[in-house]
Amino acid sequence: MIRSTVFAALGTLILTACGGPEDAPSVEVADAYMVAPSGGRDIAGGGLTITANGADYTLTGVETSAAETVELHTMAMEDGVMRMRKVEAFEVDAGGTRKLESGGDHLMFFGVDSEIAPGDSVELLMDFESEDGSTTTVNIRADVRALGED
Ligand SMILES: [Cu+2]
Repeated sequence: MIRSTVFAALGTLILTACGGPEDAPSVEVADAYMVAPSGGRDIAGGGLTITANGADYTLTGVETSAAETVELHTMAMEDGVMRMRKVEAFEVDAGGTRKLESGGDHLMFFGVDSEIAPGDSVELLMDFESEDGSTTTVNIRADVRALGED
């Protein structure tokens, strides 16, 4: 007998919402975007919305072929100034939603492909760990937006 959690782990590269038993835990990602780098820079911010169903999920990493590395950043007050700080993970409680966006918790892309321009979309591979320790990767496309559209 296959436990539902095992099923979720086998859902790698497929949005688990697409075919699992209704009560199987799943994690969904929507509204993903990257803000196109401006002025010849190769650093970009980005955001998306994560929804955890039936279990707590932790975002542990993001990869894309459009940039060399992707970091998870949060904004924190340091010496009276808001600064970005790298974190190792973002947790999403079961039944909850977590929004990553400019000005708050966000994604930061480094070494962005110089060909990337507004109107493009880039593929993100998002690694999640469920509260039972199983891992799943969600594959989503992020729209590339011009600065100011985010
Ligand atoms: Cu940042």
